[in-house]
Amino acid sequence: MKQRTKTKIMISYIAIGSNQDDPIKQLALAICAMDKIANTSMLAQSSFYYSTPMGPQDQPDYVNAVVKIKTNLLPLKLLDKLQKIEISQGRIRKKERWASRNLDLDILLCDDLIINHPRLTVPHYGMKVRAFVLYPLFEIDENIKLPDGSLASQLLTKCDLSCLTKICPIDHVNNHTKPITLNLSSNVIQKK
Ligand code: A4P
Ligand code: MG
Repeated sequence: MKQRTKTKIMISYIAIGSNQDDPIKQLALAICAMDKIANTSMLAQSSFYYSTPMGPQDQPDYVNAVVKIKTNLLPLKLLDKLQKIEISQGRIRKKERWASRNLDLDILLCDDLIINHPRLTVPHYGMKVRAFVLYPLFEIDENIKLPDGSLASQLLTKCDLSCLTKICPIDHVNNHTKPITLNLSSNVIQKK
């Protein structure tokens, strides 16, 4: 297991999800809050996407996005900060697995570290099969690789992208959306 004990600048990708209490606003607030974490700066932000729920279907669609940050924090300290943001935005943890939530912040990657800690698994355990994580990640960094060498672009070819709808960034107010169109002619997804 690769673990880091000394602080150093690290690049991390965070997945954001919400399907309660005005999800678009929840994502926007969370991004502002992450930008204010000490010793941390925002490097990139994906578009926002509507996605059909994974898990129980009797819940609203999610809004998902991914951000890329640079931080001096150790991964567990970063997790503490993200959980504080979840709590400050009113996150209530329910007993049911994958229940609806107003904010979920998941650490996807921390440089090329592999972390198996009781509080933190990195890469995130579900990221290799979730379109609502992989596509926004790919949007930020087309060539992003996981520590095991797998490319997000290749993992995406095995995902069902029909569950995702891009929310046009400048049209949030009018709730305009557009379906994702991908060029699947090659084995690797091309960004349009
Ligand atoms: N934890 C371990 N590793 C991590 C990590 N890499 N990032 C621990 C963040 N936390 C991590 O998390 C439970 C514990 O996981 C934390 O205390 C932390 O120490 P949680 O946020 O309380 O619980 P959760 O999110 O309900 O559980 P889980 O199993 O992580 O759920 P997921 O995988 O986050 O899935 N459908 C759509 N369309 N979009 C979504 O965003 N999200 C979920 C939740 C279900 N369905 C969805 C979506
Ligand atoms: Mg989570």
